[in-house]
Amino acid sequence: MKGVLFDLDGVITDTAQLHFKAWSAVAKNDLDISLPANFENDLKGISRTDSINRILDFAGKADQFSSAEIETMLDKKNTYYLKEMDKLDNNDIFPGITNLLDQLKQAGILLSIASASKNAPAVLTKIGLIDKFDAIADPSKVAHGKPAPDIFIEAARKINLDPHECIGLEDAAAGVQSIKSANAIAVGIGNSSVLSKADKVVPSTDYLSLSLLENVYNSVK
Ligand code: G16
Ligand code: MG
Repeated sequence: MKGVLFDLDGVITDTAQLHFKAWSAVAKNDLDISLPANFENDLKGISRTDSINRILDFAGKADQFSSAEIETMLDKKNTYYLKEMDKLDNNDIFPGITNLLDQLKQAGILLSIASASKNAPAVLTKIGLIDKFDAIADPSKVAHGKPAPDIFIEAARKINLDPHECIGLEDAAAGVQSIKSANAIAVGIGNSSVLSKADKVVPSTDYLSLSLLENVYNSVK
């Protein structure tokens, strides 16, 4: 194992609830609907554009808006999100993550971010982890969002590794699919029936450690 490719939302910190708050405000103000709570899960790991398309479908309002109107909704969503995101600090880092990053770094393993979020650098800065990573893949530079493999391939490329030399960490089914399609080894964090395609699933970030990741890597290779 030469590298670890990290998803951000749901693996390092919980921005999903902030994204969902922002989408709920757009849905209410611009579409006059309220999003059910379980919709939060459907939007995890999904890009901003793919998210609005799912919401418009749900509202039964696909094809009712021009691309300029959709752009305006996306801008509003991001403005709401940035306001929420501004409240994050290092208390919002998931348990065990800082320790894991330090263990991996000491072992000479390269660390890269494979998040769908264009705000990933800002989030990592707010929670004080930006300097721990060797690279951050830019989601605006890849053709296809998760579940396509592009963002994990790009995250590995940025640390000069082939994906098969890396483990990818994900909390979303679309993200696990993305890791497997990139030909990296997938460790899922969350519910094993939702993340059934992962090579190993742990219930929460507390379970992650250098030795666990090395064991998974060596048992799959
Ligand atoms: C995250 C969230 C998604 C969000 C996406 C894009 O993905 O899980 O809900 O839509 O980023 O975010 P932004 O609007 O900030 O570009 P990930 O890949 O970190 O789980
Ligand atoms: Mg995620």
